[in-house]
Amino acid sequence: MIKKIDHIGIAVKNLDDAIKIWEGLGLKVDEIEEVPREKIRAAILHVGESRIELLEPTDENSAIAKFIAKRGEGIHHIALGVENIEEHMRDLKEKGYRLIYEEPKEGAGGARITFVHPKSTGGILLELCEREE
Ligand code: CMX
Repeated sequence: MIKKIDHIGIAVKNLDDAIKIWEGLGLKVDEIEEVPREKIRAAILHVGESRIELLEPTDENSAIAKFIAKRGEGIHHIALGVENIEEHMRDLKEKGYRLIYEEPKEGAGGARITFVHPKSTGGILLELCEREE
C-alpha cells in the first residue's frame, strides 16, 4: 500500500538561493510550480524514484512561513507515496492518527494529499501522497 518515499519537503526562505545550493550539490530542478491553496512556490528536483521539494512561502500566513519563523529553514515533511489514499486515511483514522485534511486535497504536481499531524507521529509532519505515474 505504501509504495515509496514520494518526496521530502524542505522549507526555504528564498527559492533562488535554495536552488543554487541544491544544484551545486548535483541535483537539477525539473519544474517550478506555484500551489496557491498551500501558499507556496515549489521547486521539484527528482532523485531516482523520489523527489526533493523546495518550498518557499508566498504568504506570511502559510504553514511554511510559520514553520520557518518558529524553527528556521530545514526539513518540513516527509511524503509517503500511497496507492489508495482514501483507504490509507480510513485505516490511520481508525488507528487514532490525527489527519490534518479530512478529504484529500490537490498538492504540487496534481497529487492528492493529506497530512498526519506531527503530534501523532513523534514529531514528524507526514504527508500521504497519491499521484498518477
Ligand atoms: N514538523 C514537525 N513539527 C511541526 C511542524 C513540522 N513541519 N510544524 C509544526 N510542528 C510542531 C510545532 O512546532 C508544534 O510543536 P510544539 O507544540 O511542541 O511547539 C506542534 O507541531 C503543533 O503546532 P501547532 O501550533 O498546533 O500548529 P501549527 O500552526 O504550527 O501548524 C501544522 C502545524 C502541521 C498543523 C500545519 O503546518 C499544517 O496544517 N500543515 C499541513 C499543510 C502544510 O504543511 N502545507 C505546506 C506544504 C504543502 C505542500 O507541500 O504541498
